[in-house]
Formats: sequence, C-alpha cells, structure tokens
Amino acid sequence: DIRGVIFDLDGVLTDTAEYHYLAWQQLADEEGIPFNRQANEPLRGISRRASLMMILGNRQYSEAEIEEMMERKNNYYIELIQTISPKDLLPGAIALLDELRQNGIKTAIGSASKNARMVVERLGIADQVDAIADGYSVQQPKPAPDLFLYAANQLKLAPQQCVVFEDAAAGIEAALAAKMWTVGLGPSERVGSAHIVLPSLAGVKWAELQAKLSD
Ligand code: B16
Ligand code: MG
Repeated sequence: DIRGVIFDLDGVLTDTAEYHYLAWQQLADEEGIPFNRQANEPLRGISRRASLMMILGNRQYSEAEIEEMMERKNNYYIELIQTISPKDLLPGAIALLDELRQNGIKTAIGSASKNARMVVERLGIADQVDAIADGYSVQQPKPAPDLFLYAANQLKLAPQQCVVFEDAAAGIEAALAAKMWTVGLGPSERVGSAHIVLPSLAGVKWAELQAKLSD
C-alpha cells in the first residue's frame, strides 16, 4: 500500500527553473562563458555544484573560485525568488495536496535545493507537508537515492510505501534506486523510465493514480 507521497519542488510544485536559469545566465555573462536557455536544459534537477561544473566545461578554476561563483549565483537566485507567492504553485498542486491530506497520505518535499525551505514558505504550503528533505539533508545528490530515502525516513515509511513525483531524469533515477514508485511529469524523453508519465499535476486524482500504481 502507498502511504506517502514525496514531491520534487522545482518543476513539480512550482517553476523556479526560470529563476535558476536567469541566475546562471548572469554568472556566465560576467565570466564571459557562452551560455543560453538550451545549454541550461541539462541542468534541470542537478545540484548547484554539478550545474556549475557543466557550465564551466573544461575551463580550470580553483576551489575558492568555484565556491565564490556558486555563492554569487545563489545570491542572484535568492534575489529572484523573493517575489514568489502562492500564485506560483503549478496547476493541480494544491488540489492534490488537499486530497492527500484528506486521505491520510503523508507528504514530503524531496528537493536538491538548499533554498527549498524558503520557496515552500513563500508558496504558502509549509503547513501542508509533513516533512522537508532539501539540499542540506544528505551528502549525495540525485541520482543517488539518499535524498528520497531521507524523506521516507522522516515520514516513518518504507521506500515501497512511497511514490515520488519528479520532473527530472536524475530524480526518477534516484527514486527508482530508492525502490520507490515513480510518477514522471513532462516529456517521456526526460522521465520515460517512471512507472507512470503525466504531462503535469493538473487534474491528477489520488484515487485514480493509486489504482494505476497498484496494477
Ligand atoms: P540550490 P529540485 C533543484 O531543485 C533544481 O532543479 C536545480 O536547478 C538546482 O540547481 C538544485 O535544486 C540546487 O538548488 O542551488 O538552490 O541549492 O528540482 O530538486 O527541487
Ligand atoms: Mg525538479
């Protein structure tokens, strides 16, 4: 039986991807490194450090320079997310959170972001979830299963009792490695390895989904 749902944040409950992109673009421009929306695509769901490494390519920087750039990007990002409000929840998010609560299903956030807590608070859903696993919770980022296992542990559930909603390939990989059920949101080229693939949370009914997953 599925007893818990773990939501990725960026790309699932809200679309902070645009702000991550704008912040990386500003950093890349300042460093004179070619970067654009298309180059940003593979960064989806990837940790801050891994994202920077992909942007830098084989250019050589010291650890101190790398840390300074991560901090600079993060400052731009934090500035951009100050305007987030409940209207930035993606369609279907609140309805599903409500339905889960009514059905006694526990919920958690499983986000790679160190800013997840701030975003969750600004979205106004901090009281609607039972646990938050974020960029501070574990050492190994997605696609390692650690973050989702941490979230399940917070909910006091076994992995097999949890379903993960993810929009990123690395996130589906992480959830499958954790031996959890998976719902991929977005194109199947990206999340096709999930048990179920849906375009978004819009119109998702827990009762229907549960039936499909236990087939
Ligand atoms: P931060 P998610 C991820 O969030 C983002 O998708 C990814 O673009 C970002 O680099 C990563 O969090 C780390 O975020 O720099 O704020 O710690 O999709 O796992 O909710
Ligand atoms: Mg995501």
